[in-house]
Amino acid sequence: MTTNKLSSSKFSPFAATAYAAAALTAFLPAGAFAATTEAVATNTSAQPLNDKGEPIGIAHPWEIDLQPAASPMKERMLDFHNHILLPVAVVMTIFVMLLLLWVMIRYNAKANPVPSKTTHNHVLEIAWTVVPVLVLLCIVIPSMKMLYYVDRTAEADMTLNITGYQWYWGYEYPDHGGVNFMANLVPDKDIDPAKGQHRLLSTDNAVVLPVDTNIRLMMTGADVIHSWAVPAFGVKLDTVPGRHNETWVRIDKEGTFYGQCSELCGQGHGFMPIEVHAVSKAAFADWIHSQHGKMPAEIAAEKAAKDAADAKAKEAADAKAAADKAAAAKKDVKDKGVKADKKEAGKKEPAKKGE
Ligand SMILES: [Cu+2]
Repeated sequence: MTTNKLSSSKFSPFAATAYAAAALTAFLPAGAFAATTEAVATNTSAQPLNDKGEPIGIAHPWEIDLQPAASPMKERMLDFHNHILLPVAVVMTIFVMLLLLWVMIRYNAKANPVPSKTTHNHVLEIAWTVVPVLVLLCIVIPSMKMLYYVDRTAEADMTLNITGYQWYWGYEYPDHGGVNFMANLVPDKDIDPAKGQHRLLSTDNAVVLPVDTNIRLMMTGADVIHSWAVPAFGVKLDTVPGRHNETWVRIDKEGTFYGQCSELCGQGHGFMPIEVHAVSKAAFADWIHSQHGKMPAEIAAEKAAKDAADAKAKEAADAKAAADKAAAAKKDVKDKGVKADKKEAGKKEPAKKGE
């Protein structure tokens, strides 16, 4: 059994607040989250663990931070969130709070009985316009870079088609012989923690995907708008009826990862979870075969063999056609020869008559 511990060096000190919140659980009645903890503890697969030794790919009680990453896109999102957004938000909040406190203390009616009649201050007004613009620029540039990064991949190794239904998911592997299935929620009464199943997260059929592979995700909706979201992958995209939305993922850790529909889609919105099993490429090929599908190399080999057979058949057909044509031409020439002889004979006769 191998476990990958995520290094804490990727997280900023601000994320420490997340762990402080975990301490609050001490105030909860014992056993408040016993069911969840037990289910997590029995998940004995090679699931990567977070700093606290809990499996990643699933939320844990009293967490406040984002889920640890299992893809390069999520790593970038964590970096962006922990090193740009969070510091900007914290500094700005502290600055505004200090300003408010200063105004409340220094300029209340008691401390400042005669208010100033100042109405304009050019330096201040320019500053409070320019500084927010600079702050927004600091956010928008890395933000746009990331949006383009997650938009699509230039080189996809495979495609997964995802369709949102009320209220389940449909999956298709078009590059693997069209393997397809539906994934429905496992009802509460059937949840088996011994199998590592989680209430409202486990599905009857899990999406199986290979690690270290550029996977193009094509999404659409069959009825209303849903949203396919798996936090550990940093993927969240609407599935819209009549549209094909594209994004991609490259999973870099083996394990089980969960997600949920993230667009309010009706009565069963909370009951159409997503369960992804990220496995090695060899295990993925085995799974595809178990689903009566074929790997792209096998499909290509079959196609090449069929093309060769077709080419051979065409060659034979062409040869036969050429032979037939030659025979027909020969017969034609012969027939024409006979006709010509007859014509010739016919022509000569009237001439004879006219004489
Ligand atoms: Cu939905």
